[in-house]
Amino acid sequence: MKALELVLRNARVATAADVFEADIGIAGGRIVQIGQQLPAGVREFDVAGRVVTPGGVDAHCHLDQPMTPPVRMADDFDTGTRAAACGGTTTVIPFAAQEKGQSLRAAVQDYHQRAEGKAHVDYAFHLIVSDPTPKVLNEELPALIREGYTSFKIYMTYDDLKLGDGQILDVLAVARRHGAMAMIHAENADCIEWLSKRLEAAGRTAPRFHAHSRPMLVEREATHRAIALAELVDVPILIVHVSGREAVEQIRWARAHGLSVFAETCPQYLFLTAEDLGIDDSYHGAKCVCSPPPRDKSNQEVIWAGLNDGLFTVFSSDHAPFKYDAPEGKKPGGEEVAFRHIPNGIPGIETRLPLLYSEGVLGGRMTLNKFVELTATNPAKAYGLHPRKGTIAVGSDADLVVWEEREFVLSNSHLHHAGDYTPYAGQRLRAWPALTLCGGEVVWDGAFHARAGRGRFLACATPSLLPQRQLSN
Ligand code: DUC
Ligand code: ZN
Ligand code: ZN
Repeated sequence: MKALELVLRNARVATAADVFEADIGIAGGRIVQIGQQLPAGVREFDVAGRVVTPGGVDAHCHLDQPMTPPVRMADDFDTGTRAAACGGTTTVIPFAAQEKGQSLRAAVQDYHQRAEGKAHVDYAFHLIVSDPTPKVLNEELPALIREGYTSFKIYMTYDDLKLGDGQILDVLAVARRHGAMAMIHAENADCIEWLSKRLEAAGRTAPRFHAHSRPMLVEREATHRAIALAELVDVPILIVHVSGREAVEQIRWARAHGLSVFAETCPQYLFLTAEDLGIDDSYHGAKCVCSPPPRDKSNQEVIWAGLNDGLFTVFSSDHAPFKYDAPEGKKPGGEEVAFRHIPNGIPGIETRLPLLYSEGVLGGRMTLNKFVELTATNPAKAYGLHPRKGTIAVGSDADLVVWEEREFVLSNSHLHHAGDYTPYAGQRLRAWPALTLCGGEVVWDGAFHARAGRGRFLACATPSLLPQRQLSN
């Protein structure tokens, strides 16, 4: 047998199913042995009983996604995947977004160019379908699914992205026929528009009114409608960035009726509230403007409960980074604008795992197995990357995180994204990755080891969470 290139000795290995003591042997970028007293490797790390988890799979993040000028995302594939690696995430799935009038194929080609030679961790693409023409539905989407783009996002809000109900049905029918995972952003666009106009007419334009323009009712209604549309087509869906109780209730109702509805939530719904958008009219609240907006403490508890009891399948960042103090960011053109013109989104790709590990695992709110399931194993299964990604097993990529328990108060200076703030500044963290391996290479050990282009594009298989019956129809 070939010599092991790297051995992690004395690991406390955590998977979605088990926690056990073992050495992990790595060769050719993969895990080749797991066991006691493995033979010597060319290189060795004694991790001295520290917890080792699979590298995180961030299945919802936006990197260098085209925006209407002057607005531009703060992170591209270089800085975004750098931040991911430093925070323990070794696979990212951002979105190749179709502009209305654009071919889906052109959107994918453009997005490959944006990633080419820049990524430090592996990446796959979801699609965003904003213009489901007959050519997209009948030719482009089926062909792209076959080529490894096996998930796509449908928006029920945002003028430049949203689909009407009939269009959603058409796109869901393609997901059913070709075995793709349909992700849905569920907020009622007309309600948001109506509320926004009224708020604006009353002079209520400060960032905090973003939350008033998108109350939970608009998310609840759209979640229910998305579930009904999926029921009509008889296809599983995954509701992204669920923010609180009313949407959770809709998903529980769907499950109780035997419907296959998966759900995702994000750190902002555990660690932020609407008060972070401002308790007065200060513009600093723009730093936490994202959609759906964060809710309140009682809704945070509903989300914690859903993470533990299986309501949520995946925990993603929804990293959508815009600088705060910048004309291409939260102050478009250099102005403090009305809430409805503030770019939606917050950074979080690097803090997703440390926040959940600190508050969830070390705070006694969830098991280590649950942490791994939500942050790595399930996202890999939901999007056709398992078992290559998302687990610690012989044959899987050697994407691993060694955790160090240490307390500190987070500030933006700790982070490696290109943004000028983190919405989680001041949060007390209790752990951070001591070591991140991607394909057996050290990318983070307290210092970042850059090799732009080391991250490879991953073609996704049919998601293993989808029912097999779909494949024969
Ligand atoms: N909401 C989204 O739907 N996407 C990106 C950022 C956000 O806040
Ligand atoms: Zn969304
Ligand atoms: Zn998003």
